[in-house]
Parts: sequence; structure tokens; C-alpha cells
Amino acid sequence: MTEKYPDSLKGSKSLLAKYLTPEMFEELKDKKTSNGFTLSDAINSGVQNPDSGIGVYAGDEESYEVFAPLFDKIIEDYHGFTKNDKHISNLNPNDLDALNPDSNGEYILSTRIRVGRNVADIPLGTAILKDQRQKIEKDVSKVLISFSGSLAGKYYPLNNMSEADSQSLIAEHFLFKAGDRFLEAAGLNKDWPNARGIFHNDDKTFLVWINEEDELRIISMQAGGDIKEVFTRLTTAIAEIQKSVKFAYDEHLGFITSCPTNLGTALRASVHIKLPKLGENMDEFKSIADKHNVQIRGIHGEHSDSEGGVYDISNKRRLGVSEVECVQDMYDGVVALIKREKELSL
Ligand code: ADP
Ligand code: CIR
Repeated sequence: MTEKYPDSLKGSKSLLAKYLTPEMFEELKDKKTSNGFTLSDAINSGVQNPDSGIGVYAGDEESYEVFAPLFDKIIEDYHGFTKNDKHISNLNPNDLDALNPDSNGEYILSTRIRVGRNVADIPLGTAILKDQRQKIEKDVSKVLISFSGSLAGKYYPLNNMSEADSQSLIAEHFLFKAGDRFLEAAGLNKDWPNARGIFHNDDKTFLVWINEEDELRIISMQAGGDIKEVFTRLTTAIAEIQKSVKFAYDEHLGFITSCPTNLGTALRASVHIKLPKLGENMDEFKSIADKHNVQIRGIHGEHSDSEGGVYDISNKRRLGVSEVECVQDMYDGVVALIKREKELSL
């Protein structure tokens, strides 16, 4: 147990450093959840990586109560969501008003929407035991390989995959990377690569990551900008999986995830989009993104850089807004960015 306020937080710009005062540290440092998850476990990623944006992870649903003084502040800052707000889910694609914002295919290379899910009544990946992790892999992959029609596919365990195959799946944006230092320090890479893997259909438009940052990441993706088609496939897949797997869900916090930025819908809807002119005007790019509640990432996942003027644009808010609203946020942001990119290209 860390007895002393961590020195590395001094000067860090993470939300952890912003909200964990020495007084709060004293108040929380000896607390633990019934799975034995401590404050030191919750903050280790941000302590080891002072360049974190957030810096904390939960070990279980109870972490959000036991360490509420810290988590509530971070949740409020990131999502603008407070104790009195309510989370409401809406996974109905008919409520989405999002025609392809780039019907000529000039800007959007691909669209991807993912949700994180964790299995109810067991710890999150940060505090899970080896046999629990293995059971998830066994149970969930069994459900997935029973799917038919356009969702039918195969499960590829990581510990049985060649380095060449995993590298090409990563490069093509289908598979998670190994060795993420933020996840490593959060305890999410324990016993790697065992019980990790990816399920995908033949077209690689429906994919499920098993036992990465969340126990399940359910993904729908395809080339181009047909956001509604991607969302419709995702919601169909979620409904199918939910027939056999019970997910951790809380009335207030929505779907429970290891990173507090994913709470609520746990949904990130993104496009890979060519915006070279805006890329030369990063201040303006960021201000349009902020105004529309979208986040700018590089094209090889979080903490990566842009390549060739291509960016990953996604919804920032996930809690206190429905799934449909999350996708709508991304859509509205993308429409505004394309409009400005066109003006800058005149
Ligand atoms: P997350 O799984 O939380 O959404 P990452 O930012 O790590 O987080 O992205 C995971 C992978 O998905 C990366 O390989 C990334 O390049 C890929 N990806 C994200 N959005 C798109 C998109 N719209 N089109 C193609 N690949 C994408
Ligand atoms: C960080 O704190 O930078 C990492 N733990 C990742 C946080 C999740 N990122 C995000 O903004 N959604």
C-alpha cells in the first residue's frame, strides 16, 4: 500500500492529479473493496504514467462507491455527469438521424462503433482472477461461435496466433495492441496473452475483443461513412450476446467499465477521416472538436499520432447521454469538421 502521496502526480496534468488532494489520499488510502482492490491499485496507472489523461481504473463496481470522492470528481469532469443525473440507454437505430455525412467518399475512410461490456457479479479485468478470466473466454467464445448469418465467425485466441497474424490484424485496425503501458500499470495485462483473443466474422465487420481493457469489447466497423449501418449491426450483435451473457449495469452509472471514461454507454463511435487542412490548424481543429464534444485521436488507437492528415474523430461523452446521442455527437462533429475542411480547401 502506498503510504505517501505519490510524487509523480506533482506536475501531472491527469484528472487524477487534478482531483486527488493529499487530504483525499489520506482519507482513501486504507480503504479496499470486497475484492481487495485498493486506492493504490486504482491510481497506479496514473502514478506510473504521469502523462495519463485520466490516470485511474476501477477494480469492480464497488470501487466506484468506495473511492467515490475521487471517481465522482473525475466522472463529473469528463462526462459532465453528477450524482443527481440519470443515465438512460437507447440502442434503437431508428432513432438515429445520421445519413452518410460523406456520400461521395472524399473524407471518411472507415467507421467503427464499439461498446465495452463486463460480466456481472465478478471483478473487472483489473482485479479478476486467472480462472475467472479463463471462464469468460470459454463462455463468451462459445456463444459467439454459435452465431449464424452475417454475424457468423471464428474465435482466434491470442496465445495461439502467430506474430505475423497479430501484427497484420493490429496494422489493419482490427486487433488491440500488446503491452499498452497504461493498461499494464492498471494490472490489465496480467497473465498475457492467456485468455485474450478476438472473434470476427469473415468480412471483419463484426468483432469482439475478449479480456482486454474490458472483458468484452463489441465492435462493428466497415469502410466508408455509413454510420447507421454500422450502428444497426452493433445493436443487433449486442442483443444477441445479451441473450446469453449478463452484463454489469448500474441504474446510475450505466454499464460498468474499468476506465471511468467508458461508463454509461461504454460507446465510442469513430471515423477515420482525412482532414489535412484542419491538421495544419490544430487550434481551430481542437476548438471545433470541443464545441461538438468530439475527441481527436491518431489512427493507431489512443495515444497514437495522425498519419497523412488522417484522424480518428469520436464522441467524447458516454455517460448521461444515450447510445443514439453518442453516435449523434460524432455525426454532428464530423459534419462540422468536413464543412470547415472544405472551406479551408477553397
Ligand atoms: P477503443 O477500442 O477504445 O475504441 P483505440 O483508440 O485503442 O480504442 O482503437 C482501437 C483500434 O481501433 C485501433 O487500431 C484504431 O486504429 C481502430 N479504429 C478506431 N476507429 C476506427 C475507425 N473509424 N476505422 C478503422 N479503425 C478504427
Ligand atoms: C489515460 O489516462 O490517458 C489512459 N488511462 C486512458 C484513458 C481513457 N481515455 C479516454 O480519454 N477515453
